[in-house]
Amino acid sequence: MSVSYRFLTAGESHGEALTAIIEGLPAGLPLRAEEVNEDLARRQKGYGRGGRMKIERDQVHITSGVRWGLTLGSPLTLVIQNRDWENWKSAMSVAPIEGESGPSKQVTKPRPGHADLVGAMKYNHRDIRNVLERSSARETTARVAVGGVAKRLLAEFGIEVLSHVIGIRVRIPLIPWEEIRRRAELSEVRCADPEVEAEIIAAIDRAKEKGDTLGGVFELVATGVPVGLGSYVQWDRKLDGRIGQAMLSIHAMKGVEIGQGFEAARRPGSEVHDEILYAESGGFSRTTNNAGGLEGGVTNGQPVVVRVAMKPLSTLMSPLRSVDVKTKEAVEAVVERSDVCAVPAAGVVGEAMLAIELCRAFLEKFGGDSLAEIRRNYDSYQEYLKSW
Ligand code: EPS
Repeated sequence: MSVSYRFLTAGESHGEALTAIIEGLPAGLPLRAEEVNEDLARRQKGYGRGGRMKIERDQVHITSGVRWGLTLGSPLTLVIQNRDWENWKSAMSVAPIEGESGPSKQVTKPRPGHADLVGAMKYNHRDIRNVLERSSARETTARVAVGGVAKRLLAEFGIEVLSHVIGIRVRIPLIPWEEIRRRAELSEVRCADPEVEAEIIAAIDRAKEKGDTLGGVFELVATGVPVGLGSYVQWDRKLDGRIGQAMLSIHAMKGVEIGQGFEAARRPGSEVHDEILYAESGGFSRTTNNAGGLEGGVTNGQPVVVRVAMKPLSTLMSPLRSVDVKTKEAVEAVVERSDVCAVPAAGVVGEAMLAIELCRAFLEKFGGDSLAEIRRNYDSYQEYLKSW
């Protein structure tokens, strides 16, 4: 059986640690924990985050799959300790603890919009803590670590992924991606446009004052992606579909657009499709990228551009109406410590998921057991493309 690149995560929000296992990485990839830690730190930032991020200093501990700075081709295990676990040792104890799960400690008032009620009904949990611990967006920490590894592999072949927050305004940027990345990294809300940035910060302040929460839209861009990742021949091999699934698997994401996205539905074909040009020196080219780098579910060599809509967080400090699952009384939803807005952090998670999906597609096309073998495959493909 051929095993492709895959990963699993495990861990509760206030449990001892988050863990991820990655399988299918080639041997010989240089990898240092510090590189992954940079992304973990970026995920923790952003105007509008809550108290938890003041407690955590997310750092990955690689416990298998790497020796002397190079991957072995064996499964990688990534462990990120939850510092907050110290405060939850008995509430989250693996062994039974007398009295800890008593009725007064149980969460019974589900938050509308969260997995609380459906999760409790599905798994027959009368204490909603048993649901929210795993459905919490804390899990995205593990994904960012996995994405950090995927980014390392992609970087070997000149593929880079960036994210920036665009609020609710969708604009086709007129500045180079590199400049957008630079500005987003300097912004507290990861927004490259100072005008929109100020609007977002003001909106977060207003929401916080009212005990409310805010969503928003972030954009992801992958540059350096070669022609030919993904396929048009079968539904589950179309890369745009796979990217959509990857994005919607992130907590609180409700919409995905690729390239022009929903705007393409409002325009005639003459304003949507990217015309094909050819020059003896540079080969095929396009003057626009409305397709967002994907045609027929296959990358076309242009930057892959994805926009993702995040709904407002479900934990409101001024809680919404709900029903106590035990007493069936009308109540206010539980108030767990939370963020006002986590869109900037979600952008970093989006980068991770895009990197993971591109890495999978890359390994499907050029895969080998070692980095050297993949490089041979990649180089010969690049050579072949010159004949076009
Ligand atoms: C998060 C950690 C969580 C939440 C947040 C994301 O920590 P805690 O529950 O201890 O405050 O702050 O999760 C949610 C908002 C949610 O609704 O799940 C993190 O590490 O990103």
